[in-house]
Amino acid sequence: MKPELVSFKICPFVQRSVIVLKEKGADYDITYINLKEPPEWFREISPLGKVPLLKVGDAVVFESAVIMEYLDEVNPPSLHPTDPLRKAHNRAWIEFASTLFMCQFNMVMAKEQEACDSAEQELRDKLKLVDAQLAGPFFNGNDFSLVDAAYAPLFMRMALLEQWCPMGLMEGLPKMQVWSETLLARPAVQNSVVDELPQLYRGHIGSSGGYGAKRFGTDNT
Ligand SMILES: N[C@@H](CCC(=O)N[C@@H](CS)C(=O)NCC(=O)O)C(=O)O
Repeated sequence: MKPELVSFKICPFVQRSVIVLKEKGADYDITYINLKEPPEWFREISPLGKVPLLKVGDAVVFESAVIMEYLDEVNPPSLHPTDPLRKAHNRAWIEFASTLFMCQFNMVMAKEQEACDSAEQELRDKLKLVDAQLAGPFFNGNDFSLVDAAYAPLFMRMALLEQWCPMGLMEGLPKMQVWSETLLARPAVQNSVVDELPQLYRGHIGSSGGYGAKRFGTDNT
């Protein structure tokens, strides 16, 4: 059955699912909503009021990591390592990626400089922890895995932020730099967002109106 992904154009969590769908060459529909004014039908079916949602027939699946797992299972071969312990390890680091998304979000949307600096430091500290896990060029070595799909949206936004406000977040992390470049060169990653993502993302940051907006955003929304 063809799934329908409910999306917000700049959401990194949604992007994870799109990367998996593209890597698998799976057929899907995508419906964009405006999270600032979510439609009634979305409120009715989204238990947390968050995207992504994956509609499959009458079923609604939420939480991006769960959606990725489902898409991986129904579109074999699996992108997870086969060894159970390695798979559990990968799942743990997928969970960790979500905390990095939040650091990045808190940094760019910070109202005050102190909050922005503290989120940036937390992001740097966490990137170091991830770097120590990398086999290279992908997370597990030579093959692309689900865990790579989970981190790629972070790197896409980091690359944009570095263009707008160089921070050297990858300095001293050469393995991570290779990982990021390898992921961002991948067609499934490049085609996982709308063309206007940079402008939308920057405008969204700019519209928050605080310190992060001045540092990273534009006021063209
Ligand atoms: N843990 C969730 C997080 C999803 C999430 O935070 N999505 C954001 C957009 S990027 C959202 O829908 N926010 C709406 C809200 O919090 O009201 C997942 O992994 O799917």
